Amino acid sequence: MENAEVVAMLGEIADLLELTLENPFKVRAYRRAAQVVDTLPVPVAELWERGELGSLPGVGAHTAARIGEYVEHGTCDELSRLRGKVPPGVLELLQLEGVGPKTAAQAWKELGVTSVDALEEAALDGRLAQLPRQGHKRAEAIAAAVARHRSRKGRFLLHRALPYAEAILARLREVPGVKRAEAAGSVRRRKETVGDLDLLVASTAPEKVMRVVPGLPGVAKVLALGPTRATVRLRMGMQVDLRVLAPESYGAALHYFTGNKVHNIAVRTLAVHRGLKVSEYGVFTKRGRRLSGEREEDVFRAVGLPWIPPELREGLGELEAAARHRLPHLVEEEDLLGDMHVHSDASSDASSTLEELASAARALGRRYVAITDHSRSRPRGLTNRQLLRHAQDIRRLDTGLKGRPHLLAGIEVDILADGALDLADEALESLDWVVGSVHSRFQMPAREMTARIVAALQSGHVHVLGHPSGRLIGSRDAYAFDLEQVLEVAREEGVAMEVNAQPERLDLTDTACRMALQAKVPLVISSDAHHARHLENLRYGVWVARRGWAEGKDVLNTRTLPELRRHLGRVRRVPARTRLEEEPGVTL
Ligand code: DGT
Ligand code: CA
Ligand code: CA
Ligand code: ZN
Repeated sequence: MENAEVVAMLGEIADLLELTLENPFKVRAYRRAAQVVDTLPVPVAELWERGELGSLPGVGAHTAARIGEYVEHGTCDELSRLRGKVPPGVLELLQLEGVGPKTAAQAWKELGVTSVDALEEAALDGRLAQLPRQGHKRAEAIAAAVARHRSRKGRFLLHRALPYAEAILARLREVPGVKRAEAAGSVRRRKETVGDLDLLVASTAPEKVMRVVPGLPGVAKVLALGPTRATVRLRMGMQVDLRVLAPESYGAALHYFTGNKVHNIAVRTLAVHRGLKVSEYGVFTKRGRRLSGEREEDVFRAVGLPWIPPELREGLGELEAAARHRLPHLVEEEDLLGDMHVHSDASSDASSTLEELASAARALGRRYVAITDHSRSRPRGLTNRQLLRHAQDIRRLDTGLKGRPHLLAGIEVDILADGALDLADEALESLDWVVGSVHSRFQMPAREMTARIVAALQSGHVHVLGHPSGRLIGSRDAYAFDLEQVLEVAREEGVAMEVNAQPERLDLTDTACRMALQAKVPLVISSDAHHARHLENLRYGVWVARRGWAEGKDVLNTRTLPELRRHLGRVRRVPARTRLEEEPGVTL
């Protein structure tokens, strides 16, 4: 145990105490102790073992005991307790220059900000400036700090990067002489995070394109500007590589810059075996005579393959599958007929009414929507009786909607630490659709977590495992559990796996999707919308599923509602064991 680890632990406790507005004296005690340990000339563990820690000036008996606990067990109950009270995204705000616990707590409590992205939004749309002690100057400084923080971390969520790509491409397409403009690289492969944008333009007049580069949307700084190439940095922190190509090379360049590198090298090797040379400029004979390159298909045809969707180009067997005519017919957004995980304002962290959700879903052409609010263990979650009443409301509205869209009465029920479900079997049985999710005690050992999830899948009341790994991209790791074992049980029990389309979740991941399909477990792609405008996020889930090689037939919500109901009828049901009357002290 290094002293630095102890310093970090003490500092984190102090931060968390400050964020939760607990006792300011304790905050000061932990900060002081952190300083003392930081400047100790000897290992803090030695002092603890000799019983001398508490006698150091600046380290009280209470703090010394915490340090001792940490030194001996590598954990600290006080730290775990506090971590449970503060969303990890709020703690991350403290990494921003100029954002201390007071500002972070204020943004969290007053504006509901629980991530760096949300803080940036609040800084840009003026909400932050209106808080006491903030103002426009502060808000601007914070937005700039967010940009720096991102460029340090180096990767951006796809849904953050994509709007910039789209805005810049739209501008480039207006430039005279531009025939095509597209994003290549990881954005085109729809990877969950993006390092930089790679944009390609086909034009016979590259100088006209270069002239507009400094004024492209969001540009902070031009880093390089050549006759056909430019690199810029955006104000939000991301870099953009732009290349202008002659139309006859465009397809070859699109293939090359889409990647990934492993895929590219494999394609070039195939070409060499056929006595050809593939480069970003085209397909050539060994002697250098140009054969083709205007279209991306030219490259694949040169090596005897059909066109491969970009999402598959990861060098993970796509070339072999293409050669054997076994490429999957990947699921498409249009294939999804319904959304199976949507929160209404009956969830404390969601804000759209049933009517608003229904009309937004209708506008998007969804045929059915499962309303799945939180169960009683979550803050202000539904009790059994509240759920039954909520289900009645949903069904009443459903009748009025006459199938535009159909509303299903559902729940996102917590899987409790011991694997029990958070509501009575009898209440769950009365619903059309049950999402089971882990929302607590993420730190338990893998075997316990696996047993916990398995118990829920074997309950006979769960149709789909919600956000199966619990990860939040860039801010919370997946909890430890045995996915293979969970998939095996899911297959036996007829339980599906959710591909949660919230852009910061994307859970299952692409590789986990592929594992699920190999285990013959069906997928459900759901928005997990907490607001009507989030219903659009389904596309992010579709892209993950495509990267996981999923076809329409692998995804339950590509089925019509009668087909879906028939499928659910085949799922094994266990008779209800816990009954409604068992809920203590419920008042309506
Ligand atoms: P990113 O930006 O980290 O999210 O990932 P990519 O895939 O966009 O990577 P990037 O921007 O470095 O390069 C774009 C594409 O260019 C990459 O997917 C494949 C191609 N590429 C880049 N460097 C090489 C290379 O050294 N060899 C080959 N064969 N292709 C490369
Ligand atoms: Ca890139
Ligand atoms: Ca690049
Ligand atoms: Zn959830």
